[in-house]
Amino acid sequence: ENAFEALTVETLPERLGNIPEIAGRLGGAPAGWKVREVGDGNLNLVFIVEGGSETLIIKQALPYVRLVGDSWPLPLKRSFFEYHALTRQEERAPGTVPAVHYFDETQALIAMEFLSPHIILRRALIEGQELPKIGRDLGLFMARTLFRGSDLSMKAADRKADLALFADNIDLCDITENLVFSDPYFEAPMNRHTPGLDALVKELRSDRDLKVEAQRMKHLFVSKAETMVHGDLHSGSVMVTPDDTRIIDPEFAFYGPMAFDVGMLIANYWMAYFSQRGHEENGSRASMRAYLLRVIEETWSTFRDEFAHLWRTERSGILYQAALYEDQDDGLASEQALNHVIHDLWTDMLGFAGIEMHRRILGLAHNADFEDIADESLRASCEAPALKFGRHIVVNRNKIQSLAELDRLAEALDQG
Ligand code: SR1
Ligand code: MG
Repeated sequence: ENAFEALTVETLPERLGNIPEIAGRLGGAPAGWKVREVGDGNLNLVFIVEGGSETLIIKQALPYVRLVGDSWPLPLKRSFFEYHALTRQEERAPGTVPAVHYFDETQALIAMEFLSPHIILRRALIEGQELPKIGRDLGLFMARTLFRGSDLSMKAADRKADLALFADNIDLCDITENLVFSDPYFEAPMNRHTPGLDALVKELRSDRDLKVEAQRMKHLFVSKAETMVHGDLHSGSVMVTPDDTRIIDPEFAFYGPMAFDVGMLIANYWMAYFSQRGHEENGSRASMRAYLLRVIEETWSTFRDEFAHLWRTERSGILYQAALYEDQDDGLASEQALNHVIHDLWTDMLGFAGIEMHRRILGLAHNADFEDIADESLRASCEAPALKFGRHIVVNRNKIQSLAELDRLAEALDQG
């Protein structure tokens, strides 16, 4: 009787008008609510609903991939994972996600805080906005959510229950497993790339080292059930003002490697960097490029330092227990172990970042950073250095020592 039915601008007021958690907040008569559908992502419906006293976001999953249509079915249960991920992220990193007011599992519907005057981070970076807080805010978000969702922090039974809860997010993991880790590296049916890149694409698809390393990263992605990751932490999953940073859309959440979120986010900064030359019609983006390299440094160093702080002050889980070293110098042992963990995060972050850069240029789901460059030959000239940079960091990740080294490479590739 309560079977799933997609909302429309017309039906939303009547259908949600008697739900107290929604109608009570919005205020006024439902017939007077102003409803707009604004979803521009690849998967879901998103409505902005302005009531008499408040405005809310109503997000509803569709039983298929919106980007492709009903030929690609996708379970509604992704809304359940998004809801549970949002509640955990709010606990682990308070104030970083939109407040959730209501969830209906059957209707795959979440009512949440309308963030205003926030805009999508990707859009801000395309426009050339230098946001002062994102490096620190996103570094803290990742350290807190990734550390506190792991066996470094949680009670083992709680973590295992969550591991089981999110283990059912099979279809969204399947999207990532195929679209991110495999499709870019062969002529998969849904792939596309900018004309002008053919020769480079052919070279990459016949690069044995690259293809082996990409599969090694996929191996890590599917097997390292380390923490609850956001799972799709690109610059389209972040909303910003100069003073506030919020992370949205964790429907891809599952228990995976910590470095996946870090690598995907930093890859999106690097793609913003390589796309800047394509957005110079109204003036130089030299300052924006320098800003993006600083943001990458700040995001990584904030993440690393906060992770180390949590390691030293909140390590209450079953891993690296301080009690093991009580008869020795437990401070030294703990720091030695921390160095290993951070070193692995750094190396894996680079591998995941390079692959994310490739899939956004070679696969199905492209980035507005590059797609908004209308001149195809200019676009290809921005994408080619990004592809080469991505290849370098995937294949050489074990030898790369610092971000400064990668700044120099990025500058050299960008200048041709
Ligand atoms: C078919 S879904 C394509 C992409 O959109 C989502 O935002 C994820 O990034 C996914 O890989
Ligand atoms: Mg999304």
